[in-house]
Amino acid sequence: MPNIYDNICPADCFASCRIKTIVEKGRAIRISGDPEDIYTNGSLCAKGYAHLERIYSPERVLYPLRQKGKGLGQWERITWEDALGEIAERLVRIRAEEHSMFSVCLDKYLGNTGILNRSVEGFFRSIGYITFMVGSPCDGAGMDALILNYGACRKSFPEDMTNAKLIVIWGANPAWTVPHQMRFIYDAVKQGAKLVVIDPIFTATAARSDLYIQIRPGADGHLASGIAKVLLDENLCDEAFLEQHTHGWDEFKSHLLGVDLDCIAKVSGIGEKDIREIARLYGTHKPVTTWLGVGAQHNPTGGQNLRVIDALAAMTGNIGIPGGNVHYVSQEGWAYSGAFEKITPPCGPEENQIRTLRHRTIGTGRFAELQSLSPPIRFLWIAGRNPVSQDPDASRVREILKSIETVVVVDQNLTSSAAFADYFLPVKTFFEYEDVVISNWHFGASINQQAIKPIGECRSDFEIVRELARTLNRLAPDFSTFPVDKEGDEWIDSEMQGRLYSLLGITHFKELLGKHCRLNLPAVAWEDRVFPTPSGRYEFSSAQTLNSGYHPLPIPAASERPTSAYPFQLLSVRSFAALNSQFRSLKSLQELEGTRKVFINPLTAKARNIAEGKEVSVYNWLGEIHLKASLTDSVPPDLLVVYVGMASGGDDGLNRLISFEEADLGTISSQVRGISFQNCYVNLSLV
Ligand SMILES: Nc1nc2c(c(=O)[nH]1)N[C@H]1C(S)=C(S)[C@@H](COP(=O)(O)OP(=O)(O)OC[C@H]3O[C@@H](n4cnc5c(=O)[nH]c(N)nc54)[C@H](O)[C@@H]3O)O[C@H]1N2
Ligand SMILES: Nc1nc2c(c(=O)[nH]1)N[C@H]1C(S)=C(S)[C@@H](COP(=O)(O)OP(=O)(O)OC[C@H]3O[C@@H](n4cnc5c(=O)[nH]c(N)nc54)[C@H](O)[C@@H]3O)O[C@H]1N2
Ligand SMILES: [Mo]
Repeated sequence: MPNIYDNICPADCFASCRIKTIVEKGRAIRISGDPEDIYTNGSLCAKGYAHLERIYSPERVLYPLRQKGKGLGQWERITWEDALGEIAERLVRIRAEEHSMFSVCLDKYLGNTGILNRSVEGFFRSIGYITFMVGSPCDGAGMDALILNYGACRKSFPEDMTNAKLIVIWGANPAWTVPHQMRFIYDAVKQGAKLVVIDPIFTATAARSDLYIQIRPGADGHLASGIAKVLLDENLCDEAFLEQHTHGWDEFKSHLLGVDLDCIAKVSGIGEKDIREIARLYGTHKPVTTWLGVGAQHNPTGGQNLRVIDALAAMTGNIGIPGGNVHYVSQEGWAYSGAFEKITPPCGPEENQIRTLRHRTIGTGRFAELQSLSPPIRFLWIAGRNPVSQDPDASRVREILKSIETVVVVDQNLTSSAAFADYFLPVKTFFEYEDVVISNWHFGASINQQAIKPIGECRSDFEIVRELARTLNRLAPDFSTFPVDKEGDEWIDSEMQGRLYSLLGITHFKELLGKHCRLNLPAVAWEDRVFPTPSGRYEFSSAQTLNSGYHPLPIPAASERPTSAYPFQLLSVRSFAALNSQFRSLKSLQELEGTRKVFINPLTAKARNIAEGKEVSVYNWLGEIHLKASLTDSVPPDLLVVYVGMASGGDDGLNRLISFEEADLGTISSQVRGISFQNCYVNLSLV
């Protein structure tokens, strides 16, 4: 008789889908969406179904490996004892030689969003004051925009979109990136709502819209300023909301008087007629749901741009009402008790001298800066990340990894970052150990049962760092304060105690089994209209921007135009068949996505004699990648479009072409500014 287990996808994705796993004779033979999952209605996405293939993929590494000479592919299998013993020796040596642990660095992100995964940060806190790579490679600029305007990043339940009369999607492609959400959008449309999509490319989501606006990348703030001006000119504002709940409206109003629609048309590519049409839609429908995409804030003025879009919701009183609000991301699901964070370094004789110190921090993706730190980085642990594929200036990332004395990568496959590691530690998939995952989009919380025994010698991140702590303490007593006797379930329990348990109405996480549980948050954000800003109101004007050198009002900076040497802007968008750099080695998904390609407008292709399917070179001053041409009218003539994570950062990796450039905002939410992945200019030729 097969056994059925409850699992939940812990990927860095909005949906956090619940899964039913059927196990026969110890092997997972089928997975399907959990029909009880009120968000997914029992379906998974293409990647979700491919998890089964991923568990048993021949690409998966099942034993610890050691490499002689980074990047040479000369791996040898070693025992866990040897791997952790040698890694521990290196850590002990660093402390002995440096008298501090700043040379040890952790680069970790959301490869796995499970609660137990935070043990890795906990472990690194337990061995001394180290260097943490902080911040988000994802959504920091936009989060700051919301924090400046509203005081916090909150969002309504996703099904609240069904109540909207107008849905405006700025720079997101949910038909591919959050497919389950489309059900709520279609429900709204069925009830008469209009759908507007604002995107430089005609996406699968745009194909379902009533009005598609093909904007120039990075120009959303300008377009939104134009819409705001028309709302003002045509008396389409919600004066009562502005009067009662906002701060800085008069200043913003004065700014809008100077906004020139012709200038906006030049920058954004959107003429006055369309600007007026969108403004009238905003001003004459209520409620309006606005969706802020992650894609729209990956540019130098991305944070300010999102602030202006927020302003449209405020000007039309679409805040705190059912079917209204902006949907971006939320911080509520991260309401852990911070148990792992409370682990403090040991206080041996040397540490007594440095007890007043804090951990050193460096922004995520800032590999160039890693080189100039003093003391330098000698040891880097990478977990739940693939920086060689996903960070800008990827060639440089590879060089820097090569130059670091010890690099450890904990992952399932030999990723393009693992290629530059000294040690590779194989991690369990989420089917192989117990955890809890909470969605930051729909706030559902589910237990992830252990459905199968670990494959090969794989261990969870928690088991790996706990054993490393034990090894360290055997080698050098009291080196790590990690509580090595605690089991995973005790940690999950302690992380959830307090706010999470109370928001879920449970007293132990095992109660989540077989139950639909969701954080008890307001279904409609800001219904109380209490904004945790300095003024207690929605702030058009925020004094907090002064610290970051930006205008207190949401005024976007001018967008950079391409030079003639590199006339095309290269946009990277998500593929329906991959998650960032993940899933790309799986045959079923490769077949879906097809060959690695660059999408080109037929006019551009014609001008350069490029036919469908031909191999082309996309290049700039940083490098060159070869791809197959795919001609499509969905892409305007001055843009080229590729999939994020493509080629996974090998010699042909996309991010080799992306120079490191910051977005404008991000320091409030994530200590560092976001990253302008979309600010990439290239040229194109036949190979
Ligand atoms: N299938 C799939 N799903 C995913 C992921 C994945 O890799 N694959 N990744 C997950 C992650 S980490 C994230 S952050 C989310 C991202 O989810 P989305 O935000 O939906 O994804 P993106 O593809 O990055 O960007 C969406 C759109 O923004 C547009 N865009 C780019 N620049 C601009 C601009 O300046 N203005 C406007 N208006 N539009 C612009 C792009 O053309 C693209 O169509 O998806 C998550 N879900
Ligand atoms: N050009 C370009 N670059 C981008 C973007 C873009 O739009 N364009 N988008 C950016 C965005 S939004 C994001 S979020 C980042 C994502 O950047 P990353 O988070 O680095 O991307 P992933 O490819 O998802 O890498 C996560 C890794 O975690 C591993 N993993 C999965 N489960 C586990 C686990 O349980 N334990 C451990 N230790 N590892 C695990 C996966 O196998 C994978 O290798 O990329 C950014 N980079
Ligand atoms: Mo992301």
